[in-house]
Amino acid sequence: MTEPKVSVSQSGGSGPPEQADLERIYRSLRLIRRTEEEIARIYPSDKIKSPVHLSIGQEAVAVGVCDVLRPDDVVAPTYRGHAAFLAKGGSLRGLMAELYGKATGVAGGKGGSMHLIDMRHNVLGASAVVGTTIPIAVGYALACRRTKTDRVAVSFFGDGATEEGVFAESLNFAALHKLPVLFVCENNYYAIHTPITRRWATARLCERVRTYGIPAHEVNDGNVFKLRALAGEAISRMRRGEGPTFIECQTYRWREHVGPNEDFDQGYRSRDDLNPWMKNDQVEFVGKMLSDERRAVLDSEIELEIEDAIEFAESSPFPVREALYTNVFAGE
Ligand SMILES: Cc1ncc(C[n+]2csc(CCOP(=O)(O)OP(=O)(O)O)c2C)c(N)n1
Ligand SMILES: [Mg+2]
Repeated sequence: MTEPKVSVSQSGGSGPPEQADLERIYRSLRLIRRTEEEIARIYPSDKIKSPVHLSIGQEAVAVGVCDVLRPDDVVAPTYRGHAAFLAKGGSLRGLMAELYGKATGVAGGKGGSMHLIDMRHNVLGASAVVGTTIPIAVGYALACRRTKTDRVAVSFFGDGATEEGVFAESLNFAALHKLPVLFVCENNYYAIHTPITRRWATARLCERVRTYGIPAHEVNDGNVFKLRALAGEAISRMRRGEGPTFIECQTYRWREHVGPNEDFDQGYRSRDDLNPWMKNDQVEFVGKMLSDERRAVLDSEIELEIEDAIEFAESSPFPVREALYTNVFAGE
């Protein structure tokens, strides 16, 4: 287990770890893990009407970054977005109801897991189309600049998204205009079943990004505190008008690309690859920094919150037929 190399404070910078920080970070990591485990448990019942791309194992990326954001900062997650959505404070009830296809879901039950949105908590709408939320985050950063605020935007995306043309266009535009956008690549080494070794001529992603004039950092062990410190520094720079930063977070997807199960029998990767990541599980790592008593209290509060969200989703109505015609655009 890697010890945190950086200290933790509310600013995400220097200073001794504070109990409130540890509890908040643990709470967020554990809430995401347990929510997704419950989604996986319920999934075979067919009550959840949407495909699900789980981020079990990858929670530390969203939590490390979102912990240093202000409520008025925005995040643009991907279709594997439950973690970023919840880490930014998105509604758990609204998420669960959305997965159930209920009218009380964050997208009125019409979007499902891949199209979460919660603008009350500044979570921009996600999309099933790889790479599409990167320029939306950049556009939001441009709006933050033009309205003369010091708000920032965070764009989360996978390693596969860096192969889309729009990734290069977005980096260039953001660097040129020194926009307050933090690019966070969740590098889990795969795009569906294809490993990076079969997709990239070199693995030197940060080096490629630096040619745009964007500072780029790599975190290769998923350590939530390292990520948090780097994100904290990057966000301070952005608020001072010093432009974008890029962080490549290496991480590992524990479940199949889409769906609730493991997939180590599929032949494209092996359980041996997973084992070191499980040993380095950040939920346990941070959990062990708390007393058994505090951890038990937090765990039981989280279970109640998840039970409440499931109950809310189950008891909510499906959208009415007329809702098919709302929030859609049609031209003649
Ligand atoms: C533009 C586009 N091309 C292809 C797909 C099909 N597709 C869905 S997920 C995915 C893999 C993306 O991998 P990555 O960005 O690394 O994200 P991860 O699923 O690993 O989190 C692909 C190719 C798509 N949804 N959109
Ligand atoms: Mg990937």
